[in-house]
Amino acid sequence: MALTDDRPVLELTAGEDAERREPLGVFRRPTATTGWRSWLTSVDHKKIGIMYGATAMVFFAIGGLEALLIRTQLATPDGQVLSEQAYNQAFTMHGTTMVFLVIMPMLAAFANYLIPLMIGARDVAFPRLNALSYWIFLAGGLFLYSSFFLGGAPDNGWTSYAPLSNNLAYSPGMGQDFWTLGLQITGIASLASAVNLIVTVINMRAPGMTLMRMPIFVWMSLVAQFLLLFAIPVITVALFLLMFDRLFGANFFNVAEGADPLLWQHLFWIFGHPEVYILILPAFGIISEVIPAFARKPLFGYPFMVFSGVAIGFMGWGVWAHHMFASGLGPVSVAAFSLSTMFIAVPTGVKIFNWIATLWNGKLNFTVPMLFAVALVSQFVIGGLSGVTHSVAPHDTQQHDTYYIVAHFHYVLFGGSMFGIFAGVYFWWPKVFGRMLSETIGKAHFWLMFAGFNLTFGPMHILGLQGQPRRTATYAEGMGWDLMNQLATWGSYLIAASFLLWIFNVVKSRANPPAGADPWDARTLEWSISSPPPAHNFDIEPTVSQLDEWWHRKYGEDDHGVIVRRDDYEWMSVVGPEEGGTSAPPPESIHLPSPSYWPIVLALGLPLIAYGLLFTYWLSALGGLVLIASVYGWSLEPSVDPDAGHGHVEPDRVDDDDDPGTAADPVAAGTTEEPS
Ligand code: HEM
Ligand SMILES: [Cu+2]
Repeated sequence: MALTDDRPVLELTAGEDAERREPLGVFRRPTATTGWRSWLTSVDHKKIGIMYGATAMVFFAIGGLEALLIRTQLATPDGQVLSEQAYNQAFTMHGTTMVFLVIMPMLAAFANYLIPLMIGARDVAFPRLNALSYWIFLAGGLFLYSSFFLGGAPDNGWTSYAPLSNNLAYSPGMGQDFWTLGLQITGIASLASAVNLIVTVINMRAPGMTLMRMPIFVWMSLVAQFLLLFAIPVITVALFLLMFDRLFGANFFNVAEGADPLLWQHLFWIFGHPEVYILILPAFGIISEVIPAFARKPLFGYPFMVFSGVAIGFMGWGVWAHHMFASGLGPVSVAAFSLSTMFIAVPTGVKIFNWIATLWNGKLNFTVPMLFAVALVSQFVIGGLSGVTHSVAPHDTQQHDTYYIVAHFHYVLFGGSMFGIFAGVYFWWPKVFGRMLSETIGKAHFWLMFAGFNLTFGPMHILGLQGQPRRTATYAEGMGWDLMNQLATWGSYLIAASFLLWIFNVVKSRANPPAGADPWDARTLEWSISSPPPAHNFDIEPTVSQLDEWWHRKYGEDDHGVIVRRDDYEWMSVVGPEEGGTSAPPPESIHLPSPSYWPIVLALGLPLIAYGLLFTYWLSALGGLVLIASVYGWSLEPSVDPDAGHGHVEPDRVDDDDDPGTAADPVAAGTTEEPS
């Protein structure tokens, strides 16, 4: 909040008023805070979080359809559903979608929505940059998918190994180029958002919110942002070299000119292994919030949870070559990477034990979020253990490129990250939308997904050990693989059915009664404000004195040391009468950053440049112009619109129902106090 309250200092004060109001004379500043237009120009971290989440869910449906095509093809030997070409496109786009367009943006949704609320801030450090990240991510995703209509989708796997990917003789057409350029675009989004969230966590915590009082979700997201900050540049370099090989005849991976295509594998996995922790650590953070809430106990060993997460973050950089055991690394490297991979299981094990210890003797309440969280723990144990079996190099030589690998990474990515994401979605849904999701439909969703997931990916362990290779469009009869493949396909249909139940739950939830501010009686600051939160988040600036601040405000000990609920705690924003209202004077003049057109316009420039590289350079020039003009427009535009009542922005509540809004004093100064 420090930053948004301070914003006026950053305004351009020199020059004509009129110039400031209409930068470059192109756009009148957007003013809408409700209606669909407001979403295009919003810089509110909560709206941006919702947009990330909604977009990721649409891509989840698309990636899921691709998976169903793959499984239908493999249901019987000699499948005829897809041509080999289409099959390659299906698994490539499926993997790319799930990693880059589903799990990453889904976790960005949680980080965007929750981090400012959990650390007691009004927004992220750079709200317009935040909007830019979302629009660039969307632009990259749409660009990638437009390949289907412009000559064919990428088909070299989500790893795009050279020389398959760089040699035009092996991968003619533009599919690979769409992949190479599309991921460069989404990478910019990830980088900008990583910088933004890191600065937010470091600079914008409420007074008293020391690092070791931060909710564990904030910690795990912070580690993931650092991983992004250092891993995205590596893949960007790799993509850039690949782009030059394909578009401009460079020879970075060209064997004929003496290059070593293994360079691609190294660069890809130096990014790729930290990437898997980018995908799992925030999900660990989510369930580390959910499990204590429903075990009615604090998280066991909070400092160990923090440091094991940080340790995983560091160690994750030293294991990449376990993806390359079969490539002829030489015995010393193989031994080194084998050991480092075994070691990284140690901090992961610490987490597992701490979750179990949190559950131990707890008053367990198996709500839907709790079911998903506990499923994550058990399924991740399976995926982690199969991971340890890959770390044994001779073992991995057998398993490499078989369905055993596919089983492994789905247990960690789907059984881990996706189940964690659903735990979080059910947990925070009432906070974000003000209504509960149905527990009954939610349980049906959970059990179907749980059964479907294990039925799909469990048998793949066996198929892999029997030798079925991955990324192969058909298999012959008589290999003994028929039954397991059939089971896997049925499982995938169950998962699809569970997804439909989830959509049904969402649609139906609009009719559910209001959830209230703190329906789970939870522990962290976001539950101290109304659901959905007002645009400015907190009426009262929270001052934090301990871990699980909100819980400690609600509960104390009586004379006999028994924990009792207090009745004198204060809500931190206006809440409905059912919670008892708030005694705080609601704020009148909080400086919230104003909406802006520039992020969406700037983001549009990037796919234009990329299309230009593929079709005609004129388009690139146009895209470049859009880009440069937006940078200028952006920098000439004050982040708080001077026209919007001279800093007295009426805090508009996020829900557009007829809430009268609020009126009174500015939030006390002193919010800029440096956190210790
Ligand atoms: C934290 C979550 C994890 C995720 C998201 C993840 C993801 C993946 C993915 C996507 C692959 C496939 C690579 C390919 O395309 O061939 C893979 C392979 C592998 N994973 Fe994991 N993994 C995780 C945890 C682990 C753990 C805990 C270990 C070991 C302790 C491990 C060891 C391996 C090894 C050795 C391979 C290479 C297998 C091969 O290519 O032959 N992973 N992992
Ligand atoms: Cu790895």
